[in-house]
Amino acid sequence: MEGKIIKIISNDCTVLSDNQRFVCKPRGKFRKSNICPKVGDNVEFDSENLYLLNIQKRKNELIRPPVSNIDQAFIITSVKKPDFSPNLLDKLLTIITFHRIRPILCFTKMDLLNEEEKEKMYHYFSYYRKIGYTVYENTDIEKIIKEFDGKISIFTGQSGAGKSTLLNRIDPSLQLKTDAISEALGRGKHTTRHVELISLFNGLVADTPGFSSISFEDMSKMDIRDSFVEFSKQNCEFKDCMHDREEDCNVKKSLGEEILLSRYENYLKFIREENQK
Ligand SMILES: Nc1nc2c(ncn2[C@@H]2O[C@H](COP(=O)(O)OP(=O)(O)OP(=O)(O)O)[C@@H](O)[C@H]2O)c(=O)[nH]1
Ligand SMILES: [Mg+2]
Ligand SMILES: [Zn+2]
Repeated sequence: MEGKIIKIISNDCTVLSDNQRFVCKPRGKFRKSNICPKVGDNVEFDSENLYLLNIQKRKNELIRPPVSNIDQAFIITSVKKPDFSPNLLDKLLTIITFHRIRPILCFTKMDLLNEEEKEKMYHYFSYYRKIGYTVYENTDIEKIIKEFDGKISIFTGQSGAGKSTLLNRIDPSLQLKTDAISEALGRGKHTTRHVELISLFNGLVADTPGFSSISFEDMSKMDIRDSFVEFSKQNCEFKDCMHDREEDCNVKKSLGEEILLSRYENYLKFIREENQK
């Protein structure tokens, strides 16, 4: 039979097939060939002996969170507790864009900001919209629900950002575990421990465990550059320009006006990190 893996807990892969769930084990061949089943995998399985037989070719996959065949990723970003990190947001945008997954920005905890702090955030919102991204707040429930239709989505982002809280708000019957963030660290406590695809509003949506840091894995400096979508619009004269130490670079000329300074600074940090590999 064929189905889709919607949950993995240690060695138990829950496969959804025709609205039925089968808890299957991967066979030895997967361990030998170093292929790890992931949530999102389309599989063939033996429904009597409850074994996975084969994993179909993946459209895309992420290492963290470990998921495959994703259409879009909601980057859940808190503006306070934990504080807004343009660096983490740009890093996630870069990685997700590179994997050909549509990013959707979703900001949380705007209620914790004063008016002045909110204005600063609105400035960021309008910039990210200007360069082509969809931007929501976690109070835009109806708009978020509409995005689920016919798609496979993941909620990703820092631990404590409010991924599970938002999913519970969308469907209170989910009763996903959420937790107060640790006051001392201003960080989440990694409340969600596994990835699970949930059927919601005619789509599949995965809650995933948060993280405190994430890496570029197998991306090159050029890959990082090309995922900064607004750079290409500046018509830099030189096709292979890294917009770094080159002179006469149109990207550098557009800083602070067409290009947000924090975006460019994060870009430089990212390619410098690659240099140190
Ligand atoms: N004030 C405020 N608190 C929020 C909001 N969204 C979430 N929280 C709180 O933030 C804390 C962390 O929320 P979770 O939903 O557990 O965060 P998570 O992203 O699922 O965290 P992990 O599972 O560890 O990755 C909880 O105490 C929530 O009540 C919000 O919009 N405003
Ligand atoms: Mg969670
Ligand atoms: Zn350039």
